[in-house]
Amino acid sequence: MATAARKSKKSQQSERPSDSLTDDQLLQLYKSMVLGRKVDERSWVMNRQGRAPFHISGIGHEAIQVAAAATLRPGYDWFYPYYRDLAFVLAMGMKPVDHMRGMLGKAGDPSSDGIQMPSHYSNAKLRIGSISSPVGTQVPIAAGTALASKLKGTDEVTVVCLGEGSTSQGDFHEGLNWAGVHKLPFICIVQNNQYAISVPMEKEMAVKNVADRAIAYGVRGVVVDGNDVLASYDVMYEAVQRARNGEGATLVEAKTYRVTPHSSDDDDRTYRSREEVEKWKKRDPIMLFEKVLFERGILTDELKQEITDWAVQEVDMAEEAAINSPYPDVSEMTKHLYGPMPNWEEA
Ligand SMILES: Cc1ncc(C[n+]2csc(CCOP(=O)(O)OP(=O)(O)O)c2C)c(N)n1
Ligand SMILES: [Mg+2]
Repeated sequence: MATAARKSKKSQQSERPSDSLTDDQLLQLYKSMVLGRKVDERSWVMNRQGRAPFHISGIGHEAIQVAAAATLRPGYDWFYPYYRDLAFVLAMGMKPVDHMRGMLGKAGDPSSDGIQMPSHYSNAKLRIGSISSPVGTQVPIAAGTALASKLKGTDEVTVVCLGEGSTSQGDFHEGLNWAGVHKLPFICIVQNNQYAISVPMEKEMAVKNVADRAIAYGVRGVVVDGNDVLASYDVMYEAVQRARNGEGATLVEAKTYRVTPHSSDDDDRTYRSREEVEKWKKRDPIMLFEKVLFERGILTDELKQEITDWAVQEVDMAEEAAINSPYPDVSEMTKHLYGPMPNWEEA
C-alpha cells in the first residue's frame, strides 16, 4: 500500500507528543481505526444474518483505543481489555480472524478456543489478560499485574479498560486505591460513552467526570476527548512515560459515545432519542481524523479508497477463514475452566 513518506507538518514549537508522529505513523493510526470499524460492521452483519449469536460493538470508540495501543509495547506491556476493545486488541496484534472465530465459537480463537462469549478477548502471547463478564473485575487483577512488574524491577506498564458505568463497581475503587498506594505502573482507561446500557451518566454517578475521583486514590486523573485520536495519543503518551519512569498511575477518562445499541440484544430507541445519536454520528472519530489528515495533505481520496479496500479484503478473508474453521471438540468444553473430567465409568 502506498503511504506518504514525508514527515508531518509540525507546529512552530513542537509541544504535543503527537506532533512527533510521522505521516506513516499517522496513517497507521488511521488504518487501525478503519480496520477495527470494518471488522465491527461485519460482525453486525453476521449477527443480523443469524450466523453469529451475539455482538457487542466498539463503533465510535476507535480513537482512544488505537491511540492508546500506539503508545504501548505490544507483547511486553500488559493489557486487560473490556468487551468494546475490538480496535484496541487488533492494534495490539490480534487478528480479525481471532475475533471472527470467537464470534462463531470456532476452534483456534486465541481468547478461549471458541468457548468464551464473543469479545471476551485474551491472548497469552500478547500479554492480553482474560476478562470476565462481571464488569470491572479486571481492574484489581490489572493492579496486581502492575505490582508484579514493579516487584520484578521491569519497566512494563499495565493498561486496563472499562466503561464509566462499571466504575460504580467496588473492584474499580479497590484497584485504583491499590495503584495509588503502591505508585504502580498502571493506567486505567475509562471509555465514557455516557450510558451503562439504558442508564445515562447522570444516574450512574453524582460527579461530572470519572477522572475527578482520581484524587481520592492519590493517582493522576485526566479527561480527554476520546473521539480525538491525537488528543488521546498525547494523554496516553504522557501516562505511559510516567508509568515507565516510576511516577505512578493515571486514570484516563476518554469521553466518547456509543452510537450503536449496547449489544445486538438491545433496542436503544427505548431510552435515547434518534436526534442525540445522529448528533454524535457527526463526531465520528474516523471522520474527524480524516478531516485532519486531508487538511495536512496526508490523505487523498485515492488513498482513502485504497485503505478501505484493504480493510474490507482483510475482513472478507477473516470471515471466510472463521466460517471454514472447525468447531471445538465437545471434549474441550471444560478446558481452562475445571480440572480434567473424571472418568465416571471407572469411578
Ligand atoms: C457486575 C455486573 N453487573 C452488571 C452487568 C451487566 N452489564 C453488562 S455491560 C453493562 C453496562 C456497563 O456499562 P459501562 O461500564 O458504561 O460500559 P459500556 O457498555 O457502556 O461500554 C452491564 C450493567 C455485568 N456484566 N456485570
Ligand atoms: Mg458506558
